[in-house]
Amino acid sequence: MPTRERVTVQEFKQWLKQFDADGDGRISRKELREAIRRRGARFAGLRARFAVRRADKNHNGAVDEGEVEHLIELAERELGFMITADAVPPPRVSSSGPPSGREYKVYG
Ligand SMILES: [Ca+2]
Repeated sequence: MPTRERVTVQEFKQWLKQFDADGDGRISRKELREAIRRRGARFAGLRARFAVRRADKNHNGAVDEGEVEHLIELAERELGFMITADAVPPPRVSSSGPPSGREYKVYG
């Protein structure tokens, strides 16, 4: 078993993107099969089918950009990736009061 490759979620998305053969921004079952095959996993076709079925929340038959996060479990368990938090941690919110979750942009 090769050592696990540590990647951030962002890097995993980037990696996956190269298999988006038709460039529609979604990973189809066929494209995912290629990705899985590239990682050297066996039964790529089957794994792809199950993975898409699990990740495809809006049932359009492919994994959209926003659905990629549902592939992380698969990536870790079956593709030898180790998905880490993004390298740059989010800024800390002050301890008093709930986080606003909203930032005001100043223009000009
Ligand atoms: Ca979808």
